[in-house]
Amino acid sequence: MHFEDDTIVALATPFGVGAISVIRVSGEKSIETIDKIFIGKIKLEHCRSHTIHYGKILDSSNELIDDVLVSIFISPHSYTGEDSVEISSHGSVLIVEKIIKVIVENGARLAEPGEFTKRAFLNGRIDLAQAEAVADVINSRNEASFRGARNQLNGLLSQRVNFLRESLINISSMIELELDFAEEDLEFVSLPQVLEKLYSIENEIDELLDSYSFGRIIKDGINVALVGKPNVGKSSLLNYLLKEKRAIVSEIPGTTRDIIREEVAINGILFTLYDTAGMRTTHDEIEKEGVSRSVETVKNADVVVFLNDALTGFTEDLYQQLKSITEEKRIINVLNKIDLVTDSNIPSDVKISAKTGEGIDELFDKLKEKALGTGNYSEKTAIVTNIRHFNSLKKAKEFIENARESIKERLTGEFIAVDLRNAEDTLGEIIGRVTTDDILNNIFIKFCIGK
Ligand SMILES: Nc1nc2c(ncn2[C@@H]2O[C@H](COP(=O)(O)OP(=O)(O)OP(=O)(O)O)[C@@H](O)[C@H]2O)c(=O)[nH]1
Ligand SMILES: [Mg+2]
Repeated sequence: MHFEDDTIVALATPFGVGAISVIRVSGEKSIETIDKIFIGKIKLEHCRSHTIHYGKILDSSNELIDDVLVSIFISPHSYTGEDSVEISSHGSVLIVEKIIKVIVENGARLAEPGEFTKRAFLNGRIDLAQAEAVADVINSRNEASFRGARNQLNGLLSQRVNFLRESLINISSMIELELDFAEEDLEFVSLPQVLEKLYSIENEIDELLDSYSFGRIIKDGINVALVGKPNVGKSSLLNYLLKEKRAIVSEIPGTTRDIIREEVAINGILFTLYDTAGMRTTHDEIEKEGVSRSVETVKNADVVVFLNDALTGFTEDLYQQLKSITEEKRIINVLNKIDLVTDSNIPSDVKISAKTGEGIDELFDKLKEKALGTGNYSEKTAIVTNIRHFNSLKKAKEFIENARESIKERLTGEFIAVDLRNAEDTLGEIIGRVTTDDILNNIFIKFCIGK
């Protein structure tokens, strides 16, 4: 791991016109660099950390660019852990470009995507899982994903992973100690005890792995496909859920040809709804394409809302077809148009009317239940929301299983120790105790510049 110590600069607010723009500068020479172009009451180098100063920024020919406010953060008390300066200017694209240009002329370089956060990580301000959560917090668009990301930024997952890693280190050091003294026949560890400890660590890893399906959904939302025969009311249901006439509804079967995708947040959870072309055998080329797109949508959906018409009955053939392209547990059988019948014994999980709204709340409960499962997660539980963390946990679990096997087969301590060390390293990757340039680059390239 190498520490970069040059001074970097980037716009931290969105590019465009606004009330103000904030330009961020970080690195050992950041205060010195800004002092060269900033005319205020006193030199910034004499200012205390966490103070704000009014003044003017001049370009290289001493022309005024803008009057600004400059905030000073002195190492280690800054986001990156380095000396940092934030310049708030008027929110103009031209002004921002000019200010960044003159800062670069005075020795800074343009920051790479995520470089400020990368430095925060490299300087030990936050661990890797927290750095990743910074991007998630920024990108979260609904309450649930925000809470999940906040939970990770607060370090809940890191603490849990750290704890597991330390437990493994304790076990492997005991085993290694035993190896050192093998000739003297000392018994530092009882193998049944080690097995028991490994089991309990594995169980904890399983809990974290289980939380991923929930974590992924709170982060990305729930993909819901509305499917059924033509005319059962898929588009009507979509419109009802969105509270707008988004899709064309008509009594003519085969109205919807293309997939209509819309997002709606309900009780803080993001649902992405896909209205599809009614599934039937057709010779119409356009409708045929629509039907094959419906099949694709079903394959990618977390939940499939299978609609049937209370007047025309349950379409068993389509149900069989759906079961062949998605798991049965993802399907909710919904009977629509119950306003048109007095009583119905057609099989269904929920009965609704896309016209009157009857049964829609119940449908939401079912949707949430299907997608989120019955796991008991709260804001205080560590939740895995990131595929990288999920994969590392899975790998760590495999190493622990290998170690347990080695113990059972009475292999020598070396075998056990190697697997345990590997498991420790794999857990270490999550929080960044163990990293490679590849891992880091992969993570930070996804950030925006200025973050
Ligand atoms: N009474 C009543 N009519 C409904 C209900 N839902 C839909 N309809 C009517 O059923 C007809 C078909 O509705 P759509 O929403 O277009 O059906 P669809 O499933 O999208 O049909 P395609 O796009 O052709 O596959 C329209 O005339 C709707 O007004 C309902 O709950 N009650
Ligand atoms: Mg339709």
